[in-house]
Amino acid sequence: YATFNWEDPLNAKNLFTEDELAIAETAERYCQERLQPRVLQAYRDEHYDAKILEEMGELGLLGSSIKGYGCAGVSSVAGGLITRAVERVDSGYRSGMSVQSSLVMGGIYEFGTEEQKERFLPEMARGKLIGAFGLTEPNHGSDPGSMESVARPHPTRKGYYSLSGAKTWITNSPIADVLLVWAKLQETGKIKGFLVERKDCPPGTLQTPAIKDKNGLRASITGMIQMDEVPVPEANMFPDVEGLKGPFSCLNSARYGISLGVMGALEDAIARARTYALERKQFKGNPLARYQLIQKKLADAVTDAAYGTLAAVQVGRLKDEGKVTPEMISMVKRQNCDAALRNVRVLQEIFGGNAVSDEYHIGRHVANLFVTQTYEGQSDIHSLILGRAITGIQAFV
Ligand code: TGC
Ligand code: FAD
Repeated sequence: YATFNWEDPLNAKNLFTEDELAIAETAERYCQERLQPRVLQAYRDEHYDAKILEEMGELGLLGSSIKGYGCAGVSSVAGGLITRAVERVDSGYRSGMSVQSSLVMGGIYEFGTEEQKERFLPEMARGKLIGAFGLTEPNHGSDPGSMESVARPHPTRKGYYSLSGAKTWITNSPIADVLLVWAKLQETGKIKGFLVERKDCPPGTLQTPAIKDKNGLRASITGMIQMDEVPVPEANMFPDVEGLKGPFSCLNSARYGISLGVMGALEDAIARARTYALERKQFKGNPLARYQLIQKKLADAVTDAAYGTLAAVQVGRLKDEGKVTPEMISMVKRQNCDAALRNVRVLQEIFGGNAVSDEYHIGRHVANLFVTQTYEGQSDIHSLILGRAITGIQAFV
């Protein structure tokens, strides 16, 4: 028999190509050497260092599955191994990267004109231009189809639209140079995507205030997008896609990335809980790891991490073969986010009172994983997406 490896119990590594293993190693090394040492202070200060995106860009980690335009063009699984490496440090760092890579660069790559791709993608791949994705509104989160943001022909500028409305809970918005905003055309009521460039907005038309004092995802920056007749040239609109298909297609890639990303956070929690359980002694000098209840917590978490990883790898392979369905992505996004949150909450118990100290990192993962279960479709929304596919009956309304 081979030897059991608690860090990769079902030998998922066996399913990765040489290239994927090399990319994962590069990403893991960067994350452990450059991100891990700064996360604690960043989380305490609620500070996101925009230089991180430039560092990731230098390593080819941004928009990694895009072919051409200065991007690496790797497999979906390799992209997922990058998100896993980043989220092993912190979900907020992965969030900043996912928005840049999957939601904005992915959207431009899939729906942008050739001119838009050439103008934005290479600079975004280098982390020199920062992106934000504006779908959620103050009154419409799970139901973005009811959005109120509107694009009407600009009253004075020919060839321009005028965008008005508000988006909220938008990752990267306070620091973004290009904001992919989804709004309804006044004439048709159809949702369209617009690339709003901050540098071209007249004073007072675009505000992106930060949302402060979050109790999760504090190492990422989140804000609003407030638009008051922002002039946007027609050339910055995605020409051919309309309706929710546009934003949801971007979300398919980002949700996939989260499904492997959260496995990184769970694996970090497992490694920390295991070390703590081996070192901490209670009752006659026994390590906590000696007790059956502790072992069951570790066994449950390790099993869920292993199953979740294999399922995500399978979905990634199907994605690259053109055989994926959005429901498969909903399944792994929901299952892996729920499993990561559930297990990390249980592993937190192993640390006793020390869990309350941020230096043990476990509380940070718990707070972050609540957010991952909520954004990009809250888990119950994904249950309804699956329920609709199983029964043929939609139960949203
Ligand atoms: P529904 O009738 O289901 O669909 C409307 C149109 O959209 C198409 N569609 C999809 N296309 C591609 N991929 C998908 N996954 C798709 N899902 C739906 C669908 O085919 C249809 O097209 P057409 O041509 O017939 O018009 O629409 P609905 O209004 O009933 O939607 C219901 C529901 C619940 C499924 C949907 O609204 C939903 O998923 N809600 C969750 C909202 C959400 O995920 N928001 C995410 C905001 S972005 C974010 O959170 C980023 S966090 C980033 C970070 O920091 O990491
Ligand atoms: P609501 O839609 O009000 O839902 C509240 C609760 O009700 C949820 O549990 C939900 O599952 C449940 N619920 C809603 N409808 C139903 C129903 N029909 N049946 C049963 N239960 C239901 N959005 C972006 O567009 N871009 C971003 O970059 C972005 N980044 C984010 C970063 C952070 C830190 C956070 C917290 C959020 C971010 N979001 C972003 C927003 C996120 O996508 C939304 O918070 C999420 O979609 C849920 O919407 P909501 O908060 O309005 O909750």
